[in-house]
Amino acid sequence: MSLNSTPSSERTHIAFFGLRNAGKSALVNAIASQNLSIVSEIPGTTTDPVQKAMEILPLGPVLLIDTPGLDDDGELGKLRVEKARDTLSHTDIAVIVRAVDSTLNEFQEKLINDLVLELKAKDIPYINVRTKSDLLETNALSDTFNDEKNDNLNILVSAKLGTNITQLKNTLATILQEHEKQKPLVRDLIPNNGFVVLVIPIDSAAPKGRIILPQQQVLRDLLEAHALTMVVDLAELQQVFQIKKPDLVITDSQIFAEVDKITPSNIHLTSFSILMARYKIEA
Ligand SMILES: Nc1nc2c(ncn2[C@@H]2O[C@H](COP(=O)(O)OP(=O)(O)O)[C@@H](O)[C@H]2O)c(=O)[nH]1
Ligand SMILES: [Mg+2]
Repeated sequence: MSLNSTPSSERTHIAFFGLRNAGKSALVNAIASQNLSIVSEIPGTTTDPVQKAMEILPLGPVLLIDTPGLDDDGELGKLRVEKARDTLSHTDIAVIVRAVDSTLNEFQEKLINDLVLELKAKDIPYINVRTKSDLLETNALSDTFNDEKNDNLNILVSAKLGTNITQLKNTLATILQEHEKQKPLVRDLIPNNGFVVLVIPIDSAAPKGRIILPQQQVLRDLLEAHALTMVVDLAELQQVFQIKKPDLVITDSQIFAEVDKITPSNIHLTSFSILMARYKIEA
């Protein structure tokens, strides 16, 4: 597939958030190495999220999304802020941009904190970028970093000089990979404290003395999700339905047809291999 034919939905969406004049557009331009956004000294110039599809190593096909300032005011401003928020619905990783020379007032601090809370609630990974590092005296660098109360990753860059831009790209790739690893195998498919039945055939094909890795992984994910899990062989499945209605039944491909026959049609049924495939495809 050529770069240009990669649909937008299959690209990694990297959204840049921050206050007006933080240096978002300049940073996006520095990453893209081309002028795709308006870099301006006039607050609130960027009226809509500007998007640019491109290939960035080591990330592959990405969509860079330059959002308007979170602190945009006025009627038009409010609309712009809403658009910035809408961007979150399709953001894979967020970059929170702050200039090294900026001091935030209470209102601005709150805007950033609210954004961080929203990112956490939506399980979107993010990185804090301090830009305009060229404005700092060299010996002030460490002070700025020690100052951060934030527990998340921080990185110091200059869009103007291109300092640390490559490091930022690499860090974005690392964070994304780490986040993908933590993706749920099954827990997003069940309600809180959901009831799940695993039907595991212990026949001649089953390894002696243990259960296979996909089954272990699914069990592990269910335990972490605090699900109520019952593990049975095919012969006991009928009894389970008389005790309690499961939210999900998971079984092996080999006995899928038999399990399907016993399982009432209003109960969701899937297989370990389907869960594994879903996990890998989405990764
Ligand atoms: N010294 C310096 N100035 C920068 C840097 N990045 C942006 N600026 C300036 O900061 C102002 C706001 O930049 P802009 O990218 O438009 O900010 P945005 O509102 O967050 O998109 C402009 O005057 C830029 O020239 C940087 O790395 N170093
Ligand atoms: Mg801008």
